[in-house]
Amino acid sequence: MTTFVDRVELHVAAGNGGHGCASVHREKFKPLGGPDGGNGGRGGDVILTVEQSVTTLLDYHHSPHRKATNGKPGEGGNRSGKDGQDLVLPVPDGTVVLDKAGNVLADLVGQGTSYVAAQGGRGGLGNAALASARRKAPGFALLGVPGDLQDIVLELKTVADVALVGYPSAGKSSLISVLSAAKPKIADYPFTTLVPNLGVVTAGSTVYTIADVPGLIPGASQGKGLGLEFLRHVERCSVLVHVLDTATLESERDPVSDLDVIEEELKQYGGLDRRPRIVVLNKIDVPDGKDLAEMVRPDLEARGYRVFEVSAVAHLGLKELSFALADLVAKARAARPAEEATRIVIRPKAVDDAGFTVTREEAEGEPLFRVRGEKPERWVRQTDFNNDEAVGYLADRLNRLGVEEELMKAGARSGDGVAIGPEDNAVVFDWEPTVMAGAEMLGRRGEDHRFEAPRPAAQRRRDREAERDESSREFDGFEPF
Ligand SMILES: Nc1nc2c(ncn2[C@@H]2O[C@H](COP(=O)(O)OP(=O)(O)OP(=O)(O)O)[C@@H](O)[C@H]2O)c(=O)[nH]1
Ligand SMILES: [Mg+2]
Repeated sequence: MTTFVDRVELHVAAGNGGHGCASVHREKFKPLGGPDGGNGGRGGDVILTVEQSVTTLLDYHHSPHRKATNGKPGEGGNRSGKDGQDLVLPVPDGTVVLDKAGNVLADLVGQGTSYVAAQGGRGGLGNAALASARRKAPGFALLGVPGDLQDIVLELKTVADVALVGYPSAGKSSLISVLSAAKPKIADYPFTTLVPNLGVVTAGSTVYTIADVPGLIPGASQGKGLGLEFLRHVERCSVLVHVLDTATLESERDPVSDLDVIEEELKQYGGLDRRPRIVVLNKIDVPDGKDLAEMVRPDLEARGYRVFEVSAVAHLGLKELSFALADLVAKARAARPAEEATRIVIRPKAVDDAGFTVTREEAEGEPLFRVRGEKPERWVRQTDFNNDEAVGYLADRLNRLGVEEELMKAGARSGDGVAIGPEDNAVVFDWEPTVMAGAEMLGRRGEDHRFEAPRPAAQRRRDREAERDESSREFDGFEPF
């Protein structure tokens, strides 16, 4: 028998963005060509997609590390690097994606439903894209951003309308085999069924699916037998069916106490209280079974259950059962809000684009100002710290976003430590403000105002505005904000 895997831990890595290229156009007799370094390509995403033909998570159990390809670096001659390829991982219908703490990230139901598990890093801009009126030939390019790394857990929950629960050998698999075309393994020893079986039933105009769960025994909630692990498969079902054995040879068992035991285990598992239930008394082809069924029926009905007497082997009472189930399923479907559209793509929550925070901390008695925010942290990752011009460009970007202003408001002074990023992965530097209180720009790095003719205030403002426009334009095409 093939191993069935319904829970795996998966480590996914999106592709890194390719680095931008810093290059200057060269041609014979034309020594002063412009910058022509192309942009790096985007790293590929890792995407989980529901594929009906896939029924287990076995593949991921065998190889739990998956990586999308990196974007290629940009090249001279304005050649952009190729984007990395997305890695599409097919998963079964009903796969739930969780983080390591157990929070549900996505619930994938319906052919084609997708979830972006790790996002590829952006490619870095080449120096051609970084050129502007005032920075005509940048001698640097932006680095590609590393792709997301995520550790996720995939859990498979069978998507069936009806779930059969009961003791081992009660006849759950036998019932599926006679109600549907499914051919599960059936045998007279306990725990024949090790993984849920799924069948499709047609009753009148209603088509529904029916699944069994490996047999439950007292103490299943403490891990006895196969445990309750498989109950996650019935969590989505609209109807629960208790399959009770009327012909068991075990002296201490009878249908009513069996029901109590299973109910207790379901309670321990939790979350199934409000699911409608019916009771099936199976094996009434056995004479003693029929007598016992008739004996316990009033007791069960008094508890509010609808009771069906059937025989999976002798095909008794099946039609009635099948139509009653169809009825309950149809009612549950009608009560449910309109089916969620399938083929949706779920992306991780949008990152908080514009925002950033500045907080004051103490580090070894010295003040340390921590900057957190999607943009500043990404910009730091894009910066080649061996290149002064690139570092200057970073300072400009931070300044334009208002980081310097906020630092100043938070009380930072020249020489104080500033950390950009989380505690375990921050870039720390000594702050040298490039602005003065009142946000008047003193000068940008790499530029020296002594070489410029003095400009009247109005002219300076116009220049500054022009530059701001330019800088927002310069990102638009490549980095959707
Ligand atoms: N006489 C009689 N035997 C039945 C009936 N239904 C099932 N059986 C027998 O009971 C035994 C167990 O049946 P299964 O369908 O494998 O039971 P199960 O509930 O799926 O058991 P597990 O998978 O072990 O939990 C088999 O030998 C079946 O032939 C029935 O209606 N009448
Ligand atoms: Mg079975």
